[in-house]
Amino acid sequence: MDSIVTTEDTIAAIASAISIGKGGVAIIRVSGKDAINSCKKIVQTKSKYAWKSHRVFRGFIQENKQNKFIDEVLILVMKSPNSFTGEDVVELHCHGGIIIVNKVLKILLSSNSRVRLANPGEFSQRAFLNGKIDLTQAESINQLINASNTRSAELAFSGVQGEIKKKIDDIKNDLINQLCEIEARVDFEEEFTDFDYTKYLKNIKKVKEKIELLIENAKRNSYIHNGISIALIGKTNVGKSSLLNLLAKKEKAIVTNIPGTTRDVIEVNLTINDIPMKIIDTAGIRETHEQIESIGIKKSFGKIKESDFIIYIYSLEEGFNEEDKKIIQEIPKEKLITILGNKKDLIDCKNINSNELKNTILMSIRNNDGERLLIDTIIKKCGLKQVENINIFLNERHLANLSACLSNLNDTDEIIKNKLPFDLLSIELRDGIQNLSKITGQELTEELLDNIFSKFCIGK
Ligand SMILES: Nc1nc2c(ncn2[C@@H]2O[C@H](COP(=O)(O)OP(=O)(O)OP(=O)(O)O)[C@@H](O)[C@H]2O)c(=O)[nH]1
Ligand SMILES: [Mg+2]
Repeated sequence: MDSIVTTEDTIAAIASAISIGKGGVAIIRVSGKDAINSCKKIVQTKSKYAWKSHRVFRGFIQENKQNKFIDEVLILVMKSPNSFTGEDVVELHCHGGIIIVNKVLKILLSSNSRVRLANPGEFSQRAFLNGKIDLTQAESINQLINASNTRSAELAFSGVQGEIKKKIDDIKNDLINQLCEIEARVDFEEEFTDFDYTKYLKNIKKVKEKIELLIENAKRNSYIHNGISIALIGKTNVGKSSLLNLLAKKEKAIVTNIPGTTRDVIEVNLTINDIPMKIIDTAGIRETHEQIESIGIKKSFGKIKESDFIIYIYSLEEGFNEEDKKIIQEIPKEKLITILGNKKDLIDCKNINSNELKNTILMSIRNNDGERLLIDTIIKKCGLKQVENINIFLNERHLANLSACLSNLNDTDEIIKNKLPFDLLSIELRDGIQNLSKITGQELTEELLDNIFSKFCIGK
């Protein structure tokens, strides 16, 4: 720890989850140079561990010396620099009702003019400013708190442990090594001719591959965090609702042999390969004058637009005909996971036209024949196989800086190709390194920092 930034204000906030309103324990966190003194004013204790660092002791909260106690609390003191923020920190572990915890916070704030309510993310911001964590760790803490599923939490925690910084620093070190080689020659101009351009380009290519891999993986980050939506589209009576039920392992949608059974959109959430999925059953598409069905069909077309991916289903008994061709034209190619020929049990597969089989999976949904193949196709087409290898979560800010660095490196290629002045190489590389430094927070303006931390919750 080099130095602790001493901010004037001492800040306080409820650090535990308060939205539910009830819990066994609620924690008020206080940080700053008046943290200990301000809490001493409202806590009565006889404990021999009182106010010692990294000790938990028991106390009672009192509005002022004349009043009766309002809560019995456990108190944890963490003296600077050995705390989350790097400042003196006190945690008051109160009973977990929203009324009582708010009351204790109010008493703390009103009896100490130098303590104020923390802004969103202000504890983390102080931890960052005091060098306790880098910016990617701070962002990962926020990501962890907001994680919507276990995989997303796992990735966020790896960021909390510094995995993003590790990867960025590794790339940065590669570039610093290249820069050293170049700067040595800029200083001793006569050695220009010695510079091994081929070796340089080879090394930079490797760095670019590392960055490209991170960017490519990051595209799939959003799947892990937000999940994937897959719409089941097709004409009536082809087996869309039957497929929904098969994947959900439950009778979620009504299945009958009457065309036009499904009128409204039915959505089911499930996980495949640890990725949250929303499977969307839609009304079968056909010409109809029936009002309710028409609305349903309109919604089906809406789902083609809204969903990340689509499975197009047709009946092998009927064959893939002109109507299917017309509907499938509405589906963007990159969204189509597969065409699924259903009711395989009703036909002799040998008679199927080989053109019809292109990009098609044959299934009998009723007999549960072909589900594994379908799931493997979903995993492959949605790029979920690669998701298994992802171990960090990169946000938009990280990606923008990585792309900027990549473009600096592409520019160095151009400089060499066009035999531009040698020192331009060093300028571009420096820029590239600076863009990487922005990710971990070494090159950030105060305004940008405020913007990042304001997205955090209060108490973090
Ligand atoms: N033989 C056979 N029948 C099937 C198969 N899959 C579904 N069916 C039957 O086909 C009929 C229609 O199935 P649904 O799942 O309701 O079809 P849908 O595409 O949802 O139909 P709409 O809601 O009307 O658009 C039902 O009688 C199902 O039992 C299959 O693999 N083989
Ligand atoms: Mg249906």
